[in-house]
Amino acid sequence: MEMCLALLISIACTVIATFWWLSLREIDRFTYGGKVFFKTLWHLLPAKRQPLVNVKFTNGFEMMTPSYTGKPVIEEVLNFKMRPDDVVIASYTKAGTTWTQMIVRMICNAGAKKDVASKRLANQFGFLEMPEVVSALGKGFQSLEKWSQAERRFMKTHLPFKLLPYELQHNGVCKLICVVRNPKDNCVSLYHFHRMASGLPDPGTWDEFFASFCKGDIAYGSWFDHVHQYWKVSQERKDSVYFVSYENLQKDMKSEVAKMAKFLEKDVSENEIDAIVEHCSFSRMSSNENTDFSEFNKAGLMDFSVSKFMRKGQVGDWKNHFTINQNIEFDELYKARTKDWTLNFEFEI
Ligand code: PPS
Repeated sequence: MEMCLALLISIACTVIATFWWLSLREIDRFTYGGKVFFKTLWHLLPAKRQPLVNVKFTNGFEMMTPSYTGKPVIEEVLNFKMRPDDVVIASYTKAGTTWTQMIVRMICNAGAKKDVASKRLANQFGFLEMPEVVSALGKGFQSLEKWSQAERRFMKTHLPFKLLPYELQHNGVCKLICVVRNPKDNCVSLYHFHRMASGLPDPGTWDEFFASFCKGDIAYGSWFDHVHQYWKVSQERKDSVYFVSYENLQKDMKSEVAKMAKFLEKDVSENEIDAIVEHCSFSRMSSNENTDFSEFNKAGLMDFSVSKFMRKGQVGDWKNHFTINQNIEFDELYKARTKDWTLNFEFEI
């Protein structure tokens, strides 16, 4: 009798669990699966690196996707509902996203600038293509959906333009800031990031990573395609898309902050701009635990003993990595791939 009861209860539980699982959206299944994997197997795995997956999305766009995001997540992103006062920062990885995030939050938070610097930056932005598997990562897609209507949403994304929410692709529904960095420094920074970030595949040697970067066989695809798509859109939609470069920020952060404030339609005084420039300097941001990503290091998602997130923060570090031949090879590739561009990059300042 007791055996029968136990059997009935377990069958009922299995049926309920199955219905619950089937009732979930694919993104939530992906997130729960990720949570279980992260809390159990992940820590036991000797090698935690996951390979990239080449995914074809329903709009026909293909991309090498890192293991922390995936098709179910990005399909939801495509249909994500934007709000007119949203601010989106889009970049190829390692272009200066975090730096721009801090500047933008300070511009938009006039009067409480210290407040921004004393709260975790990752919690002040939603990472569009990041499902909420690990809380150390900060706010992800699901938080963005639940974000209070009364509060302005700030988001970051590394997705190529063709994978942004359709509403954002098809109309300039909200402010979009694109951050770009010269590809040589971008490649070097990305190489070191791959060495220490467990969500990305092992980069191999510098020579191997350089070859993958040139071919675009890396997470989020080719730098050339990524930057060019955003550049084209920025030329067509000057009032809603703003382009900022890492090199210009390095050369003259003060006037770049003033230009960004104008784009964001915020009145920022001279004194406030000075305070922003000070709070957003490399030395301040790399010693602020709210911006230095140390929580990712503590959670085992990054390994700062290999390389820090706030690594060098310089223009021209590529010269310490590129061989003479790699530089010649890259210059030829750059010339061929950018021959129709009206956008120029600075490789040293
Ligand atoms: S991510 O993971 O893609 O969001 O990384 P991202 O923030 O785009 O890029 C990280 C690189 O930006 C440098 N960085 C800065 N440089 C100068 N000043 C400030 N304030 C600053 N903040 C971040 C950071 O050091 C990484 O570059 P490298 O060359 O690796 O040092």
